[in-house]
Amino acid sequence: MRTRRLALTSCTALFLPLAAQADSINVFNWSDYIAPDTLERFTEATGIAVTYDVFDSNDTLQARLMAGSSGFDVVVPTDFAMQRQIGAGLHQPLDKDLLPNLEHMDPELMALVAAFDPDNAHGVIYKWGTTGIGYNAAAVAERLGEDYTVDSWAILFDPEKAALFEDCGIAMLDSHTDMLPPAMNFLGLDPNSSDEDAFAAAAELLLSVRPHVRYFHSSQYITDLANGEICLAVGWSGDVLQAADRAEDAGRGIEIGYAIPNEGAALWFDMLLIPADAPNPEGAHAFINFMMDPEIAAANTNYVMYPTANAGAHEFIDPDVLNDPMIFPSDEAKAGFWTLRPYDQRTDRVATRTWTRVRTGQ
Ligand code: N2P
Repeated sequence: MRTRRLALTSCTALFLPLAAQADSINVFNWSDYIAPDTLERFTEATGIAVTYDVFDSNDTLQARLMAGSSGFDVVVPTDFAMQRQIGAGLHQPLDKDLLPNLEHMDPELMALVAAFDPDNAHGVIYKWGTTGIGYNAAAVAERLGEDYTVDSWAILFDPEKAALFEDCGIAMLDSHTDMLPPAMNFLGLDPNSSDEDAFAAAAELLLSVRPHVRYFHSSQYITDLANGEICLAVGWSGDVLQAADRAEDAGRGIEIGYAIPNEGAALWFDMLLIPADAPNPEGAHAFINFMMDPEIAAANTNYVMYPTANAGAHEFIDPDVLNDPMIFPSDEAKAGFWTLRPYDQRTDRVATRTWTRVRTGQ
């Protein structure tokens, strides 16, 4: 017995480095939002293994956090969702001593998100982007003429135009925070309105084009645009650009474009945060710090085509990506965009109810 115990002890000693590797974190991120080798590189650099799972809706993430004991160490809500979650005590303050790479973050962008998280106490920006229009260039030219430029929500929100695309397929995001504000904006209303009449008007507009919409889903459209299964989508900038890349790689002559409508568009920031009950906060800090490494941030942006808020990363970003105004909009363009403020409980109920009406077509 004694001998065995001794043997076990020496085994343990022998495998100490392995025990260190057994350190692990659980990361819950948006789908299609990371380069394929990033997690491997993190584990190589730190010895921390990553269990990685994905979602495509802030509501899904929030439900998991609210249920408690999610087991997540790092999660990635959008700015307005982060603000609500911090208010509900769902996230822990960051220990900035463990985040030396914070020095690379763009101070202006971090100041912008401080409106949602004073002093940037809980979150750092992972990526940011816009919500706009993905389109199949040939399908648009066939239906609206070679000279038509996609630059307005009208292609989706004007029933006469939308009807032309019913046969080739329209997709919309299954997210009221991404769909109702653009509808309000198109109607000349404040996209941040909490007025019930504004929600009712947005619902009427969306219901008027709903017969032409094939589906509401927040990640399927990447593959479907790339394969020619759909021809128009309300989508997130990087997702549409990934679809464009996939279409090009497939070599079947499908050309996908992304447009930021003239009327305005949402500008949003997705944030890295550590839930209050994270099992491994130290590992979580190591992950967040790693994601702020300029080379890692650049490699991710080059792959997912969402802009980074890491100023240090710019020198490592592919010039085609850095100079593409659909990826990194100009300051002038940014001035015309809105960021969504979190809804109070009443507005949240109105928005959810309105969205159910639109989805179910009633
Ligand atoms: C990544 C989508 C992230 C954008 N596929 C939503 N904020």
